[in-house]
Amino acid sequence: MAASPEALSRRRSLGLLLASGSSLLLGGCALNRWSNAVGEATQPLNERIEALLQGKGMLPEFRRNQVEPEALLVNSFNGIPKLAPSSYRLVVNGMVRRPLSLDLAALAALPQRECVIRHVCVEGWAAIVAWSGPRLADVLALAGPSPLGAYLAIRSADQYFETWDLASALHPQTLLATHMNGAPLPVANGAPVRLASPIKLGYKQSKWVIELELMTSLGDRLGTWEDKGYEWFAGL
Ligand SMILES: Nc1nc2c(c(=O)[nH]1)N[C@H]1C(S)=C(S)[C@@H](COP(=O)(O)O)O[C@H]1N2
Ligand SMILES: [Mo]
Repeated sequence: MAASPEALSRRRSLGLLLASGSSLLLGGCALNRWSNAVGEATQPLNERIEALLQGKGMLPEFRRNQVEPEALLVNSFNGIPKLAPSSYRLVVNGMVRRPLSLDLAALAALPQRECVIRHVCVEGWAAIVAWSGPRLADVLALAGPSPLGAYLAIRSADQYFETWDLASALHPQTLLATHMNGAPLPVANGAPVRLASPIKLGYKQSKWVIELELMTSLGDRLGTWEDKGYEWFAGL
């Protein structure tokens, strides 16, 4: 059966597409040395993001008997705020359908997870800690996040400020911890609520969290330490 004129022209334009595609590839060869260098520099990050997207992003954890309570130093740059548990509220706002003001009972009513992970501070110390509390993803889900949300701003009671990419915030091992090593979170370590995640360095793990704001883009401020030159993604 003879091909219809439409089918022929479709085939021809497909051929054109393929031809222009391969010339793009050839064009790319001229850039090979440069793009390889860029590729190598970003490789581990790309792999991690790819793994996250494929749902294979669970990072290895430690056993509960490996926690190092003495190794966890308190790092607090603006004093230690004392938040009364009864009046504590976690505000969730920004690009969400239902802005929330959650008390501690609401956080405790969510599924509780424990993550035994290594906390790493850029100042040269690390400690294995068991954190527990609801997943940050479950808290954000309650607020009905807009698909336009891409970043999370995290405000703390001591004026500490952080921003995270949403993929890291939604990671199943990223918690809003209310407990540490099986006991209620000590005030110095961020009570009543702090971030805890195996993905990022210590300075991304905000203590005394009082507000989460879902944003479409990053604003002028990236974070307390990032604005002084520390790396923003701060992946482990
Ligand atoms: N609100 C707030 N969160 C914070 C900090 C802080 O000063 N204020 N310090 C950060 C740093 S640099 C580290 S290493 C960890 C330390 O947590 P820890 O005091 O529980 O060991 O908290 C992070 N989160
Ligand atoms: Mo730190």
